[in-house]
Amino acid sequence: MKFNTKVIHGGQHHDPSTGAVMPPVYQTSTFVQTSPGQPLNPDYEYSRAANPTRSALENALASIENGTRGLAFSSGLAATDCVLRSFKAGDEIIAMDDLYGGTYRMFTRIYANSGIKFHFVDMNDLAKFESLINENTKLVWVETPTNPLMKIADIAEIAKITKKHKILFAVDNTFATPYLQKPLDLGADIVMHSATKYLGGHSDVIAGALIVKDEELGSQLHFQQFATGATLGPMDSFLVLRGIKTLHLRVQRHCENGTKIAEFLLNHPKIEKVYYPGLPSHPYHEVAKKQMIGGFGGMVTFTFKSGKKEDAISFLEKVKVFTLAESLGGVESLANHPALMTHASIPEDKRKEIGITDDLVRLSVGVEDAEDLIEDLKQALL
Ligand code: P1T
Repeated sequence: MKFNTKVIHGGQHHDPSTGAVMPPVYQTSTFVQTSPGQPLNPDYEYSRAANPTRSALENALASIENGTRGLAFSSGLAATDCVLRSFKAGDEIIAMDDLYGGTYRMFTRIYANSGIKFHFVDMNDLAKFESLINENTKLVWVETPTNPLMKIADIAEIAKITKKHKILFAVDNTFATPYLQKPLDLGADIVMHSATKYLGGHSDVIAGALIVKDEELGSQLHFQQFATGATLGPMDSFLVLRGIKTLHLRVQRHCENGTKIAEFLLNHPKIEKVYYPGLPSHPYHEVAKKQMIGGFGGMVTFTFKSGKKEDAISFLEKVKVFTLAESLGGVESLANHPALMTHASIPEDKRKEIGITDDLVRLSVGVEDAEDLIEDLKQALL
């Protein structure tokens, strides 16, 4: 099955009891047993362990990421937390130096406190990355493209190193989506999503996902999820599944509009830097071209020539078609100030060190008419 068919049919079947074409929202916490320990349907006894609407979503997730098992969580961070729970004090984790602020906060303020050691490194320096590996290293965690600086990590090259050292390799595929990038095919062990974003696609649900190829790893992660409980409810599972059915159409338009906006900003006299992996001037454009098939997504980040925070704030107060809000990946365009909003949990010195400056603005370019979006940017930049 090709991807555009998978988003609609992958892992799906009509509801066995009614023939319903769309999976019903099985809004139930529990399932009848005919005798103690004998559920009527052996697959379902309690919705924390499994629920048919969530199973429909999890099967779709496995299908579109070319995995064998998908797991749906109550948020993206709950999915990340499920992976991190496997490690103990003394273990070491190497992570990309640019990450969503909430992921960085979890790593440095929750798991570092329980004795796990984190190293943050730009994974484009493969030699430096490999030099950090020792016998305690258990996990490598990357976002690519990264949030918000749109850095690219070469998944296939990193996977060669993690395989050599027998370390788990997880990729947060939120920005790229499986339409553009398939980390499991490139050698990663775990794909993570904030399904709140492009998978859901309509800014109406908070959800997360993990997908793996290895069945044993899938069972371990399911055990963690079941034992700790951050599962996705049936209604939210339905919404994400419905979103996935148009993922291919939406992401195509996100890519077209993202490219137009990036080019517009690149030529604007008030703009200093534009971070978009589709631009030939992007430092990792060639890697992005190799591993992102069919486009570069809808996320565009930029800074002002003046370098002034006030210019970024004034721009964000003036946008009208773009909405000033956290999050990304919905059909509507959003604008965000990482330093004051999504990445405020990263200490100021660390933000400055990696390039999240006070004049940095991040756009989630939606699927509206590109001309209206450009007109909006023009008036907001006056
Ligand atoms: O918000 P939640 O569904 O828990 O997902 C966390 C998360 C994980 N990974 C990436 C790359 C993300 O962008 C996010 C959430 N990000 C935002 C809310 C934001 O505006 O960047």
